[in-house]
Amino acid sequence: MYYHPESNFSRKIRIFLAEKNLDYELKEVNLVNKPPEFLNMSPIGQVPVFVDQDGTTIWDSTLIAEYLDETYPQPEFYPCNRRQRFECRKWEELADTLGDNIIRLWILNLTGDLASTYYRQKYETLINRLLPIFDMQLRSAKYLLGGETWTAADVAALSHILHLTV
Ligand SMILES: N[C@@H](CCC(=O)N[C@@H](CS)C(=O)NCC(=O)O)C(=O)O
Repeated sequence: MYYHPESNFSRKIRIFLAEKNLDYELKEVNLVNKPPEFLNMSPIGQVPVFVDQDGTTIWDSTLIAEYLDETYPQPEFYPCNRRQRFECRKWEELADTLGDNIIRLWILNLTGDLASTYYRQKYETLINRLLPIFDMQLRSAKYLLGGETWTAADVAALSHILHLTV
Protein backbone atom coordinates (compact mmCIF):
# COMPACT_ATOMS: atom_id res chain seq x y z
CA MET A 1 0.00 0.00 0.00
CA TYR A 2 1.24 3.47 -0.89
CA TYR A 3 0.70 5.68 2.12
CA HIS A 4 1.98 8.47 4.30
CA PRO A 5 2.59 7.92 8.04
CA GLU A 6 0.60 11.03 8.96
CA SER A 7 -2.29 10.40 6.62
CA ASN A 8 -5.67 9.81 8.25
CA PHE A 9 -7.05 8.22 5.07
CA SER A 10 -4.10 5.79 5.02
CA ARG A 11 -4.85 4.98 8.66
CA LYS A 12 -8.41 4.03 7.68
CA ILE A 13 -7.09 1.33 5.31
CA ARG A 14 -4.35 0.19 7.69
CA ILE A 15 -7.10 -0.58 10.23
CA PHE A 16 -8.99 -2.62 7.61
CA LEU A 17 -5.84 -4.56 6.66
CA ALA A 18 -4.97 -5.26 10.29
CA GLU A 19 -8.51 -6.35 11.22
CA LYS A 20 -8.65 -8.65 8.21
CA ASN A 21 -5.26 -10.03 9.19
CA LEU A 22 -3.76 -9.44 5.75
CA ASP A 23 -0.03 -9.29 5.13
CA TYR A 24 0.94 -6.14 3.34
CA GLU A 25 3.89 -3.95 2.53
CA LEU A 26 3.90 -0.19 3.10
CA LYS A 27 5.51 2.22 0.67
CA GLU A 28 5.80 5.80 1.87
CA VAL A 29 5.02 8.47 -0.72
CA ASN A 30 6.65 11.89 -0.74
CA LEU A 31 3.52 14.05 -0.98
CA VAL A 32 5.47 17.29 -1.48
CA ASN A 33 7.29 15.90 -4.50
CA LYS A 34 5.12 13.10 -5.82
CA PRO A 35 7.04 10.55 -7.91
CA PRO A 36 5.73 10.09 -11.50
CA GLU A 37 5.16 6.34 -10.95
CA PHE A 38 2.85 7.20 -8.05
CA LEU A 39 0.93 9.73 -10.18
CA ASN A 40 0.58 7.08 -12.89
CA MET A 41 -1.21 4.85 -10.38
CA SER A 42 -3.30 7.53 -8.72
CA PRO A 43 -5.10 10.04 -10.96
CA ILE A 44 -6.12 11.97 -7.83
CA GLY A 45 -2.50 12.07 -6.65
CA GLN A 46 -3.42 11.13 -3.09
CA VAL A 47 -2.68 8.33 -0.65
CA PRO A 48 -3.75 5.65 0.08
CA VAL A 49 -3.29 3.57 -3.06
CA PHE A 50 -3.67 -0.18 -2.74
CA VAL A 51 -2.05 -2.66 -5.12
CA ASP A 52 -3.23 -6.26 -4.70
CA GLN A 53 -1.09 -9.34 -5.45
CA ASP A 54 -2.65 -9.73 -8.91
CA GLY A 55 -1.82 -6.11 -9.77
CA THR A 56 -5.30 -4.70 -9.10
CA THR A 57 -4.67 -1.04 -8.30
CA ILE A 58 -7.19 1.05 -6.38
CA TRP A 59 -7.07 4.65 -5.22
CA ASP A 60 -9.44 6.37 -2.81
CA SER A 61 -9.92 4.91 0.66
CA THR A 62 -13.63 4.12 0.25
CA LEU A 63 -13.05 2.21 -3.00
CA ILE A 64 -10.18 0.34 -1.33
CA ALA A 65 -12.32 -0.43 1.74
CA GLU A 66 -15.15 -1.81 -0.39
CA TYR A 67 -12.72 -3.81 -2.53
CA LEU A 68 -11.07 -5.32 0.55
CA ASP A 69 -14.42 -6.21 2.09
CA GLU A 70 -15.61 -7.95 -1.08
CA THR A 71 -12.30 -9.71 -1.76
CA TYR A 72 -11.38 -10.61 1.83
CA PRO A 73 -14.75 -10.72 3.61
CA GLN A 74 -13.71 -11.76 7.13
CA PRO A 75 -14.52 -9.87 9.25
CA GLU A 76 -17.09 -7.87 7.27
CA PHE A 77 -17.18 -4.09 7.57
CA TYR A 78 -20.16 -3.37 5.31
CA PRO A 79 -23.56 -4.83 6.24
CA CYS A 80 -25.19 -7.15 3.66
CA ASN A 81 -28.63 -5.67 4.18
CA ARG A 82 -29.20 -2.98 1.51
CA ARG A 83 -30.68 -0.38 3.85
CA GLN A 84 -28.01 -0.93 6.50
CA ARG A 85 -25.29 -0.78 3.88
CA PHE A 86 -26.60 2.56 2.70
CA GLU A 87 -26.58 3.86 6.30
CA CYS A 88 -23.00 2.65 6.66
CA ARG A 89 -21.92 4.38 3.44
CA LYS A 90 -23.68 7.57 4.55
CA TRP A 91 -21.82 7.70 7.88
CA GLU A 92 -18.55 6.76 6.19
CA GLU A 93 -19.01 9.60 3.70
CA LEU A 94 -19.78 12.04 6.51
CA ALA A 95 -16.70 10.84 8.41
CA ASP A 96 -14.56 11.27 5.28
CA THR A 97 -15.87 14.81 4.79
CA LEU A 98 -14.84 15.48 8.39
CA GLY A 99 -11.46 13.87 7.57
CA ASP A 100 -11.00 16.07 4.47
CA ASN A 101 -11.48 19.21 6.56
CA ILE A 102 -9.32 17.97 9.44
CA ILE A 103 -6.39 17.22 7.12
CA ARG A 104 -6.77 20.54 5.27
CA LEU A 105 -6.76 22.45 8.57
CA TRP A 106 -3.81 20.39 9.76
CA ILE A 107 -1.80 21.25 6.63
CA LEU A 108 -2.78 24.92 6.93
CA ASN A 109 -1.54 25.00 10.53
CA LEU A 110 1.64 23.19 9.51
CA THR A 111 2.49 25.64 6.74
CA GLY A 112 1.44 28.62 8.90
CA ASP A 113 -0.09 30.39 5.93
CA LEU A 114 -1.11 33.77 7.37
CA ALA A 115 -3.29 34.68 4.38
CA SER A 116 -5.50 31.72 5.06
CA THR A 117 -8.07 33.05 7.54
CA TYR A 118 -10.90 32.38 5.10
CA TYR A 119 -9.97 28.72 4.69
CA ARG A 120 -9.15 28.21 8.38
CA GLN A 121 -12.63 29.47 9.30
CA LYS A 122 -14.24 27.39 6.57
CA TYR A 123 -12.58 24.15 7.76
CA GLU A 124 -13.15 24.89 11.44
CA THR A 125 -16.81 25.71 10.87
CA LEU A 126 -17.44 22.41 9.12
CA ILE A 127 -15.46 20.40 11.68
CA ASN A 128 -17.39 22.05 14.50
CA ARG A 129 -20.68 21.31 12.76
CA LEU A 130 -19.88 17.64 12.05
CA LEU A 131 -18.33 16.59 15.37
CA PRO A 132 -21.55 17.04 17.41
CA ILE A 133 -23.45 14.92 14.84
CA PHE A 134 -21.12 11.99 15.59
CA ASP A 135 -21.25 12.77 19.27
CA MET A 136 -25.05 12.70 19.27
CA GLN A 137 -25.20 9.42 17.34
CA LEU A 138 -22.79 7.75 19.77
CA ARG A 139 -24.59 8.91 22.91
CA SER A 140 -27.10 6.08 22.74
CA ALA A 141 -25.00 3.45 20.94
CA LYS A 142 -21.48 2.11 21.00
CA TYR A 143 -21.20 2.08 17.20
CA LEU A 144 -22.52 4.45 14.56
CA LEU A 145 -25.03 1.98 13.12
CA GLY A 146 -26.22 0.99 16.58
CA GLY A 147 -25.26 -2.69 16.24
CA GLU A 148 -22.94 -4.92 18.21
CA THR A 149 -19.87 -4.55 15.97
CA TRP A 150 -18.07 -1.71 14.31
CA THR A 151 -18.47 -1.05 10.60
CA ALA A 152 -16.58 0.88 7.91
CA ALA A 153 -18.32 4.01 9.22
CA ASP A 154 -16.69 3.63 12.65
CA VAL A 155 -13.29 2.84 11.13
CA ALA A 156 -13.46 6.02 9.05
CA ALA A 157 -14.67 8.19 11.96
CA LEU A 158 -11.98 6.82 14.28
CA SER A 159 -9.19 7.35 11.74
CA HIS A 160 -10.13 10.97 11.18
CA ILE A 161 -11.04 11.99 14.73
CA LEU A 162 -7.75 10.52 15.99
CA HIS A 163 -6.03 13.05 13.74
CA LEU A 164 -7.46 15.89 15.81
CA THR A 165 -5.22 14.76 18.64
CA VAL A 166 -1.92 14.86 16.65
N1 LIG B 1 -10.82 10.91 -0.96
C1 LIG B 1 -9.48 10.44 -0.70
C2 LIG B 1 -8.75 11.46 0.18
C3 LIG B 1 -7.30 11.06 0.39
C4 LIG B 1 -6.47 12.20 0.94
O1 LIG B 1 -6.97 13.32 1.20
N2 LIG B 1 -5.17 11.94 1.09
C5 LIG B 1 -4.26 12.97 1.53
C6 LIG B 1 -3.44 12.47 2.73
S1 LIG B 1 -4.50 12.15 4.10
C7 LIG B 1 -3.24 13.24 0.41
O2 LIG B 1 -2.76 12.33 -0.23
N3 LIG B 1 -2.93 14.52 0.22
C8 LIG B 1 -1.96 14.93 -0.75
C9 LIG B 1 -2.55 15.87 -1.76
O3 LIG B 1 -3.78 16.08 -1.78
O4 LIG B 1 -1.78 16.41 -2.54
C10 LIG B 1 -9.52 9.06 -0.04
O5 LIG B 1 -10.57 8.71 0.55
O6 LIG B 1 -8.55 8.29 -0.16
